[in-house]
Amino acid sequence: MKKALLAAIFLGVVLFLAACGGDDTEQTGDTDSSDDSSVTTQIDITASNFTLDPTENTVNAGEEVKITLTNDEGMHGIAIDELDVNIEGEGEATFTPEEPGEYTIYCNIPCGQGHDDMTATLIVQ
Ligand SMILES: [Cu+2]
Repeated sequence: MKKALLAAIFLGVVLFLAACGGDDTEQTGDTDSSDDSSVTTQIDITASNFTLDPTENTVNAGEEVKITLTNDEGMHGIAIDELDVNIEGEGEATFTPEEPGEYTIYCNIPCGQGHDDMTATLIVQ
């Protein structure tokens, strides 16, 4: 009786494992499903005494934008008030502008005589 029970359990386990193995649909053949829905626009701004370069940047509304700042000369930052962008020194920020329009990118670090000239424009179309 005991042997029969063990055999039954063993058989049950084998069948269970076999069923599981059969259910395991392998995910091959699905090569590189190219759903590149998240296109990120990259903006690289270089700051020097006393300009931001480039001065005009165009992006599309509703698309994610990654903005990076590099200080070529001096110590500067950039901010865009309406889009909650605030980078002091060097760094990057990511935002998604929803409203088309023109936004001012300005230096947020009092850097000297030409500080007020340090602006650029972000055009969201
Ligand atoms: Cu400045």
